[in-house]
Amino acid sequence: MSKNKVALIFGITGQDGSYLSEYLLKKNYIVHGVIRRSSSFNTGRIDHIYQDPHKKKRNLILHYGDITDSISVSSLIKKILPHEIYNLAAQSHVAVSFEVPEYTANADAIGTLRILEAIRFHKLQSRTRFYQAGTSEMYGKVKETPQNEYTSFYPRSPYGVAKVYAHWITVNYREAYKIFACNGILFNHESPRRGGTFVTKKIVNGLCRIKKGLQKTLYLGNLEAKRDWGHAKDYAVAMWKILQKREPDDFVIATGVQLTVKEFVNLVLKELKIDYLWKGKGLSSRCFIKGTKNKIISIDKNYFRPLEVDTLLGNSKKARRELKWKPKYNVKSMIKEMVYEELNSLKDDKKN
Ligand code: NAP
Ligand code: F7E
Repeated sequence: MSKNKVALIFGITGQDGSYLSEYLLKKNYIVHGVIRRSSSFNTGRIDHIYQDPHKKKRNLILHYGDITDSISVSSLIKKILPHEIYNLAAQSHVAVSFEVPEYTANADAIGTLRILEAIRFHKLQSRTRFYQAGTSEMYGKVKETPQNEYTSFYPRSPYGVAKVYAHWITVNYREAYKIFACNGILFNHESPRRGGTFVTKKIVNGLCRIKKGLQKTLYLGNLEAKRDWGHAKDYAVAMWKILQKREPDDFVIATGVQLTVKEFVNLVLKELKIDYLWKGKGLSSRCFIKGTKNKIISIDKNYFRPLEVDTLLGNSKKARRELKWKPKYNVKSMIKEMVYEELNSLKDDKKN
């Protein structure tokens, strides 16, 4: 029997899944990942660690499955008998959750229940630890600042509401069935691998393209929202640490530093050495290249949500104390990396 620990990641093809699988492979885990059938390849973020299925010995094994399909969830868990399950699978876009609320609830809320039920049904309580990808969006219309593990939830989107269910069902199965089930309450985390429709990646991509003369204007929504932005690589480490505790528990993971979307834009502009000038406020805000009429940022009200989460700021003292977790990146070093990688990928695009 192999001595390696076995992990199963739902959502391995996403931003966090890719960093977590790299981290676990370095720790000699056998990593199983669930991928969805898609009409085009969706494994871009994990292609660099992909292993040929014809190889006899592999430590990364991919399976088709879907978090909305109880049978696939249950049979994968029974077949793999993982020591650790990370549930990162979700319809993770807040604005999109207003467009597909029922699917979001099915995947993000009931998907979590499906995994917990499979652990219980197959009597894996003594073997399998479970991590749930919770979110600062559960705090929504915040009850206090900064937010910690005791702050009440007040979600402001179908996404946030679904994640609150997932949070409490994780606590419920921990208490009712003694499953080692934990919630990480992670604040926004970004990276060069962030999906292109999230604001940080959209800003970096748009402004790099403008710098290279490939695009004229970037359209954004609410510039006043405040977020606590960390790096996904640091947050993947926290996920693993949460499952290594002696007792299951819930942890806030955050940097403790808050910026508005506009301040994030300004840092990217500085990193790109673009001299800029803002004019107007709210919907008529616009940004020019200083001394010119080149409007590089404009507001499109279609990017506003039916409800906004105005401000999020995390207090991760508990994780820093009990998990000895500390981020290596700050927002400036993260932006530097995102800009560098974006400019490189634009170079590659030009070659093709
Ligand atoms: P992401 O890049 O959107 O990745 C989501 C992953 O879930 C992808 O692998 C996606 O597969 C998969 N997925 C979606 N629906 C699925 C389904 N029905 N069945 C199976 N897999 C499905 O998200 P992320 O940024 O890595 O975030 C990971 C988790 O943390 C999510 O649960 C998210 O809600 C949560 N979270 C994220 C943040 C953040 O700031 N990034 C903060 C707090 C919590 P495809 O590649 O096929 O689409
Ligand atoms: O928006 C504003 C927008 O979509 C951030 C997910 O990973 O983090 C993420 O959710 C802010 C919001 O992330 C645009 O209104 C302005 O206030 O990048 P975002 P999010 O909604 O905070 C949490 C923690 C998660 O759990 C989620 O899974 O930026 N904003 N202009 C814009 N947002 C987008 N997407 N696009 C814009 O053009």
